[in-house]
Amino acid sequence: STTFQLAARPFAMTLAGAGGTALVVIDMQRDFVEPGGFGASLGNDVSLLHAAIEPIADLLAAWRSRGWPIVHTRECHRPDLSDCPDAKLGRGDPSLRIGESGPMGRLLIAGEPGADIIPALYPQPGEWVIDKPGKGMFWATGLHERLQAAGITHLVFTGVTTEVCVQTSMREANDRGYDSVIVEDATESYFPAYKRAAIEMITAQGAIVGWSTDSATLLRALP
Ligand code: TIU
Repeated sequence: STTFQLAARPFAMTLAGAGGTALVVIDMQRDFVEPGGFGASLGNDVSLLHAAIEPIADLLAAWRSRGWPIVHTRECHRPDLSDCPDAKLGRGDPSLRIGESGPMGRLLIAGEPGADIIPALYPQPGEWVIDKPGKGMFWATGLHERLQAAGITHLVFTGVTTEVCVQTSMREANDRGYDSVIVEDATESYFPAYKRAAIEMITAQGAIVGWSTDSATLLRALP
């Protein structure tokens, strides 16, 4: 099988060509990115996340033109909240809790407008859309088995937020044997300092969790 080299931090890495490297877009949902959703209800300035949209769109175009695998995730729960533990439901002091009704429907509930992916990055037919009840993309999703069945060994991480769902998913991927890279300009956080710290933590100690790069470097490296 083919491979390609990518300039990355803390050192260059080898990725799988020929569809062995999936582009993962974590939770680019209206509930996190647009006003009136879950992210805003937690008191966050959602405009901080908008910088990631164009780099993700560029990577989606590159993956689509090659016919390589694309995985979109959505953090959301069943309408009866049976997959939302009390520990998650009761956490913090949001203006609206998970399952309560806001301007984009019930917060973080599957099928509601707010839980869907923003129009600029909307999935195309054939792309995987994984609904996940946790912060990580492997918990209670069956995704590991699907990736294995498809022969996918390497993951490129984008999306929001860097230190919550992206970092959790990348750590879960690391423990399952995937080599992963986070694209620094294709991920954002409500807390710029946490974004920087998360990327530092991921790449420290000889890529203890994985690598980081930027979208321009990655686009140049694609075969
Ligand atoms: N997708 C994701 O990161 N979910 C969060 O709840 N993130 C926050 O930063 N709150």
